Amino acid sequence: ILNELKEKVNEVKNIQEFQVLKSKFLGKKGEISNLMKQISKVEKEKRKEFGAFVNNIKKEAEELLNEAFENLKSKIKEEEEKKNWVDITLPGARRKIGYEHILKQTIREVYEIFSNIGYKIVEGPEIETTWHNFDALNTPEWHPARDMQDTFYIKDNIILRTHTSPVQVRTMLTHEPPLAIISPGRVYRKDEPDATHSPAFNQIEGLYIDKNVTVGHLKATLEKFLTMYFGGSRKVLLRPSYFPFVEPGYEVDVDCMFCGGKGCNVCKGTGWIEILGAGLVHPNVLKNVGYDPEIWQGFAFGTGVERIAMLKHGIADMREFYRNDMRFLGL
Ligand code: FA5
Repeated sequence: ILNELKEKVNEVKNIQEFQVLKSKFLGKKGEISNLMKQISKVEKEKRKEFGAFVNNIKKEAEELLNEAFENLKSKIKEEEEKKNWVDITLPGARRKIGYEHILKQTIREVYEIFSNIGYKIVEGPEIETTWHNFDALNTPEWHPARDMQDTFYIKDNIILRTHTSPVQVRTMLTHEPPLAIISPGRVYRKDEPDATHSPAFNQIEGLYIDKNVTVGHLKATLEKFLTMYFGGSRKVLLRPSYFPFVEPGYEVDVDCMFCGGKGCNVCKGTGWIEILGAGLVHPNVLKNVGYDPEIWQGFAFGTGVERIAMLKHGIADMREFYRNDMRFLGL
């Protein structure tokens, strides 16, 4: 019996097998219990000797099984530890960190530049009335920008704003002059998406109202802004242009800062890149919001956030901003 037990005890792999083995030898109907039952049947003279013999076997079997159980327990523990072993010298898994999207970053940078010279940030609704978006801005009924082909109409007089200029109107209606504001936000136009157009894009509007404001103030402000945004020392070129809400109105170019300036492709060989619309606030706009144009003047400008971000970061296609490319969003 003991030889058999010694052999089997070494083959036990887990607790279940151990229990089966234990009951085979020490259980109520096990082999050693059977032997114990034989004791009473043995002749009286030999009973004591046989009893002691059987008890020895039982004791030895118990010891063997106890020892096997201890071994089994430490083997299981060792395997558990091996399974859960961690190499603390390995480099940790790096957590991905999100990054401010370039468009948000651009808006923040522009705002930081202007907040340093006292401008406040103001936002307005993306769903606008035609009065705030066009009429108050001196845009006549016949103006092509009002056309259904250019503007998303929600109802008769309700549209998705086509520019950030209605924020000027809303601010002037609720605030007394003087004022200096910057208004970033999304605007909408029925433009086919291509490398330089999107039907939903972002603009930043600037408005400055004070006494004795001239084109000189506008030019100096834009030069300062573009120098701080693009770096270096930037020059601006004001080209006369027409926007109904300014007089005089300008398209503003910045001097080409790419591939050696003049002759560069980005600047179409002219040495200048168009970057802004601007002008002195039209007296009719001032009247529409209850400001006296004899006392107050001002300048306004508007630029495309995507366009200036593309120039600064060398992004060739505007659609890249909206494709959720992880390189735009992660570090
Ligand atoms: C305006 O929207 C005027 N409100 C700007 C202005 C403000 C002029 C104050 C005078 C005084 P314009 O339509 O040119 O102007 O648009 C301004 C800028 O928005 C453009 O220079 C361009 O950078 C950007 N832009 C225009 N259309 C799109 C488009 N579909 N996708 C992306 N950017 C566009």
